[in-house]
Amino acid sequence: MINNKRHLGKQFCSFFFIVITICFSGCAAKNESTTSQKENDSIIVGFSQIGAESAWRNCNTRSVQEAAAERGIQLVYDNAEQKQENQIKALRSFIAYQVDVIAFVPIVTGGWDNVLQEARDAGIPVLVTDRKIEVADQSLYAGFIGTDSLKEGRNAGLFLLEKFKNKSARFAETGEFINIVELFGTEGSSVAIGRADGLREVLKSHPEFRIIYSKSGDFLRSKGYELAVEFLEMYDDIDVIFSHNDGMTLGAIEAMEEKGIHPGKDIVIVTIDAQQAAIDALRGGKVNCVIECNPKTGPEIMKLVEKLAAGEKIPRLQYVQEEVFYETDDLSLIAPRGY
Ligand code: GZL
Ligand code: ZN
Repeated sequence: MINNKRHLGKQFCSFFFIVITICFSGCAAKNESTTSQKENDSIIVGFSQIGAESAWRNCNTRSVQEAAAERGIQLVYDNAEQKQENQIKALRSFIAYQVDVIAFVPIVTGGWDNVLQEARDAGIPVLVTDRKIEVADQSLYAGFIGTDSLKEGRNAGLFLLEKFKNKSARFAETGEFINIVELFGTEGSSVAIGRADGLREVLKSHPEFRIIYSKSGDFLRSKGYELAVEFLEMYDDIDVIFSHNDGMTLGAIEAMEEKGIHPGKDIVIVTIDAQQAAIDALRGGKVNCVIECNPKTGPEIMKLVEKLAAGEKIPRLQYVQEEVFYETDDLSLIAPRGY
C-alpha cells in the first residue's frame, strides 16, 4: 500500500533531487523536473541482486532492468557482490528511501528475519525472487517467484537412471557402482540445496549410484575448474559429473580436456542453467543433459511489483516455466538462449 508518509518522503527526496539538479545543471533542469515529476507518479522498487557470478545471473539482472524500464517503474538497483551483509544494507537503504516495494534475490536462505521485520514496520511489501528464504514468520514477505530447484535435481536423477539403466541392471551380479561427482553451488543457497536434494531423492532407492565427491564451486567457472583438477587427481573411476550450474561445468570441461579426458563420453555430464555455451556443448557431445533454469523473470517480477504497489495480494509461490534438453533431442530446434 502506498501511504502518504512515503509519498511525502519520496516527494521530499525528489524535490531534493530536483533542487540539486537545478543547482548543477541549469539547462537540464527543465527536463529533469518533468522527468522526475513523471517518475513521482511511477512506482519505485528497490531490487537487491546478489552479484554477477554467472552468465545466468547477468541475464537475470538485464531482464529485471529491462522490464522495469519498459513498464516505467523506477528501479533502485544494488549489486551485493556475493555478500549477504551488503544485501541487508541495501534493503535498509530501500526502507530509508521509502520505496514502494522491495524485491530481492536472497543469496542464502537464512538471516533475513530482522531486516524483513523492519520492512514490514515501514509498510513496504517484499517480493522474494529466484532463491528462497527461511523465516520464522512467513508473513514477513508477500510471495516468491523463481526456480523449482528440487525439480531440477529430480530431473537430473531421472536422466541418470535412464542413461545408466543397463549398468544398473547388472549391478546385482557385477557390484559395479556408478560413481557421481557433484559440483555444489553456493553453500546455504536454496537452489543448491534443492538441486542436491532432488538428485538424492530420485537415486536413494538405487544403491548402484553413489556420490563419491561433493564440494561447493560457488557457481563460479574458476572454482569449477579448480575442483575438477582436484577430483580428477583423486579418482580415475568417475562415471558422472552432476554440476549445479553451467559456469562450473565449463570450468570442469576445461580441466578434463587438459588431461585428455573426453567430457560427455568418458564422463557423463549433467548441468543446470542452459546458457548458450552449455547448449553448444550439448550439440558438441561434451555434455549429455542440460536442465533449464529460467533467468528471464523480469517481466513476471514487475507484474507482481505493480500488484504489491497497488496493495493487491500475490501468489505465495510462483515457479517459472523450465524444460530439460537431452542429448537425444533434435538440438537444432533449441532457440538462441540470449545468455
Ligand atoms: C538459480 C540461480 C543460480 C544459477 C547460477 O536460480 O540462483 O545462481 O543456477 C547462478 O548460475 O549463479
Ligand atoms: Zn537402480
